[in-house]
Amino acid sequence: MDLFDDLHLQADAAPTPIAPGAVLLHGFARDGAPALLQAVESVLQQAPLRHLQTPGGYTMSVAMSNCGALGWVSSASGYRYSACDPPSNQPWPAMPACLLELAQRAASQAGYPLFAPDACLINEYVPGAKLSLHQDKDELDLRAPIVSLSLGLPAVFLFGTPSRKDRPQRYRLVHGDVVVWGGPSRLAYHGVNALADGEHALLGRRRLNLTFRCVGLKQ
Ligand code: MD3
Ligand code: FE
Repeated sequence: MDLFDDLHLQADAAPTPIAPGAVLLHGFARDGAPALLQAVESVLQQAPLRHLQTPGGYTMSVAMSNCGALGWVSSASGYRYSACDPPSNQPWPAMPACLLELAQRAASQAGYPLFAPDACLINEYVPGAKLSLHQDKDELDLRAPIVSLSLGLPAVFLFGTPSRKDRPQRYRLVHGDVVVWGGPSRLAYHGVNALADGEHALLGRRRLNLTFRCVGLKQ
């Protein structure tokens, strides 16, 4: 954590356009974070975080869970969206209203007033955890944006283009930041650098990232 997090300067900044269709809403969720965190914790009690296997045979350093009608899962045999949490074979917990409303308010502010996500992937990073460059393209309706909410320790987010060859730009995402990724940005390569060590007043030694998605119920 640095001095500026405590001074609340970033939250007062005007939205930063990251790329066509992508906008960073500084501190959009900061005041509501304690209630949002409580809702996330209740989801995680029902569907605990776990380290998934990748089809390439690795174990992900980021721990994951989901809420909503569909959740993202990965195993040695591939990745997909699923209506059930594989270990329990139970439906994912419902998306808490406060989380859905936050995602809809952010999407609306970014020019997507009809955002109706049916999936929310919850990522937990501890120091050292990272997410390699990838695209999210398994959702059926690519016209819908993805909304991301960052809580806890700051992260360096890498944002490229739809071509893997282009060198990504770096953005610092801090507690309470919300980003809406739509339009031409929707298929951009992106990732997260290894989380630096630190201690966050509300979350401790970790970062949570929630991504709200319109997957389409047909999967
Ligand atoms: C840009 N999560 O879960 S959030 C993911 O911080 C993921 O945990 C990262 O990438 C995290 O798939 C980044 C920001 C984000 C999410 C999805 C995007 C940016 C995106 C999809 C398309 C373009
Ligand atoms: Fe992603």
